[in-house]
Amino acid sequence: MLKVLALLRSSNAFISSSRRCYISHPSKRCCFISTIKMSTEAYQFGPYTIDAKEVFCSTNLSFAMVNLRPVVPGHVLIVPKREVKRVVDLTAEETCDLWLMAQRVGKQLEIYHKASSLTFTIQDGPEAGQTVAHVHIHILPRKSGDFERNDEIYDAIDVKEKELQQKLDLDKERKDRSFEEMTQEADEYRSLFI
Ligand code: AMW
Repeated sequence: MLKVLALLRSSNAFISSSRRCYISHPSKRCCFISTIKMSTEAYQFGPYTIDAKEVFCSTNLSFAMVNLRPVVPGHVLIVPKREVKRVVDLTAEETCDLWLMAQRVGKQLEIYHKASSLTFTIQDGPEAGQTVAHVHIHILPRKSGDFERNDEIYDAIDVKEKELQQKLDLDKERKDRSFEEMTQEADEYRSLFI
């Protein structure tokens, strides 16, 4: 096994099997990721229990879920299964797995929503705007003209409702959605990851 890993490190190799894959990293250090699979269980997102029907793909270490209050269509969250508050608390494997899932989900949702760019963002700690104390990557498919000033999207992600209402007219988009609406969206995305 050590010989195999050493070979992978030196050769930029990509090997996959039905259950696992090793992907080379530009730094030539290998990342282990588990295969994306469908979820059948409920997950914890900070204090919230997320029903499996709101989750559209998962690995052994991470899951992807639809958002209660999306800022744009396709605004989803990638979350480590282990409940850790800050990015610094993630292991190397979790970090790798989380970003590989974000990369794959972003690619599919950009196509699905006919978008042309993606915003990936993490609010890491309360002073950075984090409201749920469990690491998560926001993915937002972006289109030309979706925000008058591009960086307004970061204000929109921020949940300080008063500030938000003063700056942006996003009230409608940010109302809590029904469970049915969320599960229907997750169903649509699930087929993209089979
Ligand atoms: W943070 O301000 O912590 O960077 O973002 C929290 C995100 O989690 C917001 O986009 C918010 O809409 C979303 N959210 C909060 N509670 C839930 C929930 N129960 N289910 C799905 N998304 C949620």
